[in-house]
Amino acid sequence: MENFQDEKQRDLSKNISDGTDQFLTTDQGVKINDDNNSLKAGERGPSLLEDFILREKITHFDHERIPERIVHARGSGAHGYFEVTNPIPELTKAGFLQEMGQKTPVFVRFSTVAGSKGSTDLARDARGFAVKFYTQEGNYDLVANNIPVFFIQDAAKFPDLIHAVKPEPHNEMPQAASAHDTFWDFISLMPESMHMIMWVMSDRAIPRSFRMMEGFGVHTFRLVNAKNESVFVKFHWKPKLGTHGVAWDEAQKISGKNSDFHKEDLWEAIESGNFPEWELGVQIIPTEDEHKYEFDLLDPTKIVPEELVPVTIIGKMVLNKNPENFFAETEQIAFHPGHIVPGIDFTNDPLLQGRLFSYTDTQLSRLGSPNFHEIPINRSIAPVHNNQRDGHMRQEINKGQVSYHPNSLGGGCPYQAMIKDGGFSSFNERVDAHKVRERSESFNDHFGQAKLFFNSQTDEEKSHIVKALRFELGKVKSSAVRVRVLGLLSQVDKKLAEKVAVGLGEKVPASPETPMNKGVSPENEGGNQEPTTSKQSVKESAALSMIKNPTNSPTIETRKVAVICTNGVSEKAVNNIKNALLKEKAQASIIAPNLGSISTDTGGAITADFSFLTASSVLFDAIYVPHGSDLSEIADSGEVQEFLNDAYKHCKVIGADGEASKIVSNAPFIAEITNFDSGIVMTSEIATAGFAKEFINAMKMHRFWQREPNLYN
Ligand code: HDE
Repeated sequence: MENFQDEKQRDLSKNISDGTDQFLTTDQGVKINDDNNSLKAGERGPSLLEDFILREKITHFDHERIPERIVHARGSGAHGYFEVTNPIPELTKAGFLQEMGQKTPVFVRFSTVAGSKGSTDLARDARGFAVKFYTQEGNYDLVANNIPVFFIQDAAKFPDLIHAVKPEPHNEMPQAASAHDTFWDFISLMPESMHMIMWVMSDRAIPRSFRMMEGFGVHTFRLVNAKNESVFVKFHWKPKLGTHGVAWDEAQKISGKNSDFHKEDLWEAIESGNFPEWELGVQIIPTEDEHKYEFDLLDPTKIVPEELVPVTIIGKMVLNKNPENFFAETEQIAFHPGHIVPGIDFTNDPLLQGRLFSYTDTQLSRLGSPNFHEIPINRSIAPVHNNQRDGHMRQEINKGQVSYHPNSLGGGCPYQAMIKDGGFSSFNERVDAHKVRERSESFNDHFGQAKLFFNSQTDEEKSHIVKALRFELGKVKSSAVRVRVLGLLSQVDKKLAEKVAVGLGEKVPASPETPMNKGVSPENEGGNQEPTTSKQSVKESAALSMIKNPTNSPTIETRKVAVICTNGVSEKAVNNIKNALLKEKAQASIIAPNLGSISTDTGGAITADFSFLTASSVLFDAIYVPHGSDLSEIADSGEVQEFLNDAYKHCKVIGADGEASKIVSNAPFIAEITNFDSGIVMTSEIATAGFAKEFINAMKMHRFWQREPNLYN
């Protein structure tokens, strides 16, 4: 079909309702004459039951809410398309991956995991990265996370994990936070979680933006080609803007200043035409290599290091349209790892197998009916015909006498598709085994890749992990839990455990406590579940570090700079930086003591975008004080000091030129700094191109983490 990329928008347009220039009506289409007053017996009398307009309005309101998702409740969504840049027909028969330039509409929902729908975007947490591809062969969902591994190996532990991380049941605290006793109690008894713990304690768990996150399918899946040959595959999304995080102190402050920080960032980027983009990569593992590695491909607590199997880019995804309506689209979308198309298949990963049950099941209580596939955002573009019938809120009007198969009365329709006609057939993997409630010994290495992750981090990143663990465990009241976690950490890296222990005022136990000796389920009679550490064939992997990440290109596209201005500011200086930033597709916002206009040195006027009351350093990537801005005019309030102080503390670029450079250098805490790094860009000259260039080059470094004391040294 021509321009298939827009097919989902055409499909959705059937349901879009626009009240512009229309009369207000009841749900039954009756025009309403008075929407302000209920019907009463006399103007001061009681309301009348017969007021169908009032009853309808209130009844609908009373039932507006649906249950939020049990996990991933808080989300942000967007429409876009996926484009093939490197077709792989030799590996998969999936129709949407066959031709160069082929485009498929998508809807993406990003989410935090633990928090409620109204919680903050900046919680320390994994992020969901779920993509629905509306392909011509039916919907394909890649329900991914921004972290490539998971806490647990078996779906049986998922309810326990989520119960442990959610607010504690007796007092419903804390919200959207893993820093509490029940979470760490569970973790301390689950050595298999150690690899994921390293990731969630890293800055991956506090992204700068959804647009600056990687995505991972986590499980190993299968690709199947037209000859019914299969390979194993791991899916990766690589963001065009690089993978970046914020500082933990910053994250906490953002949560107070703007808890919709990521939601707003995504929305604004799309509204302003800065369409977020990711490449889709695959790691292909031939079937014969299934047992080649020191880890099991079916174990979701393991990655396949890129050094062993490189990532091949096969396409790109661009998000170019915000939803029309949050509830109708972002809230009602229903993802499911079991929504696959011919050419893609599952593996026996026991976590994935459990997910295959959970996702439809949860929609039944969340969306209330087995007809959730008919909701516009969930509706397939490929035709849907079957003998599923009825149920709450059924939309489709199925014609005819028959609703069963096989039938003769309906001419055998709808009929089954042959494989050559695109009929789905599961990969015919041979399975010959005893039925057992056991875990494979090949899943026992709980520390090898946790070590690999930790060893792959830069010193600054290691320090952030120490700090995150001190924070998280510092909020844990039970000393026994803290010590048990220290025991597990010591299996990952002794020094890490010791550094964390210092912050907690605890001692690392000489030998790890219970879980090491007993494994996941000590009572289990079958299988050896003693945790081990396999020798890793890869010792370090740059792809695991956000700072060393080879895919991070130096760009400041869409980054935000706060330009602090007062009356008398140099117009030339402001325009110099604004124009230079614009060329790099970055943005400058004018922050002033008050909203309204500021007079410039040339008698002109500049409009303030924010006042100090409505802006904060944590909402920007860098700060610039132009020549002519007289901070002493506003210094009393402490707000400017806080602005600069936070920018410095969060390792951001601070720039000032002309007279402003003297004022900033003399600011109390900056004056104390003995060694300016290249993130502090000061010059006594005014508005030079060289200054703008230096400022921008510094911003391309993202952050100057070396400013912080290193807790791992
Ligand atoms: Fe999910 N997960 N999950 N999950 N998951 C849900 O489905 C579940 C897991 C992921 O934006 C729920 O529709 C089980 C891994 C995302 O709507 C639920 C297990 C990964 C989203 C569910 C896992 C994910 C969900 C809640 C372990 C990364 C949000 C609402 C066996 C690959 C999708 C819903 C959206 C949502 C179950 C583990 C990703 C309850 C049982 C691993 C991105 O069905």
